[in-house]
Amino acid sequence: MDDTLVIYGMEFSTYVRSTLLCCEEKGVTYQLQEKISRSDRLLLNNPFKRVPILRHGEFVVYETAAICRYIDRRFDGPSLSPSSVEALALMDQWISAANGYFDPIIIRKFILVYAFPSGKDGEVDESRLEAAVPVVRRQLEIIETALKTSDYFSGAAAGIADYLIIPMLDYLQRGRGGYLLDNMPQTNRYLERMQERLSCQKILV
Ligand SMILES: N[C@@H](CCC(=O)N[C@@H](CS)C(=O)NCC(=O)O)C(=O)O
Repeated sequence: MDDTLVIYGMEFSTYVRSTLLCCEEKGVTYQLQEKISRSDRLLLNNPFKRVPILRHGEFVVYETAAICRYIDRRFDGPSLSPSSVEALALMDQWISAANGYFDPIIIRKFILVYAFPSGKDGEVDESRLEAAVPVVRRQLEIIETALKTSDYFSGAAAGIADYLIIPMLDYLQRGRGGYLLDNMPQTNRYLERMQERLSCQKILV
């Protein structure tokens, strides 16, 4: 059986990056497949037509959090999840917040508006961007507050919730939203802490 771990999806996608970060942290060998052929699509059979999708031999799973948990549970290597039930519940809380709030607001309402402009002639819709600022700020305040009592979103060490959140904050910092991180000392320290990791240096480019 072909046991190679294959991640399908574009490297620039925050969600794809999350799965790659988990592979790197876990020390798992993987192959990134950016181009998805017609026959791959049929084989992978994701009715939501989103990436990432993971294939491990004949096993296929989609949805980023499910992929990250599979990688964590399937392979040896450092655990990407805390062990206590309470810490695990809190990590799951932040995974849910990342999917339910941070991604729709920070990525979809703000970053994608300028990264993939929808206006004619490729113009950025500045009014949409401006309208998103207060809601992005609100999400960042939530992040800043959470980081006052914990260094990570996954408990005492970095884990799956962090690998979901860091690609979003990293894009925000590098792009037009960088100024929104001014006066967010905890979030800036968190970015520094995470960006020091070899996995982040390799994947968040
Ligand atoms: N709920 C999905 C969301 C994945 C998602 O939105 N992926 C984006 C890339 S970041 C995508 O596939 N976009 C292509 C499309 O919407 O057609 C997950 O957690 O994996």
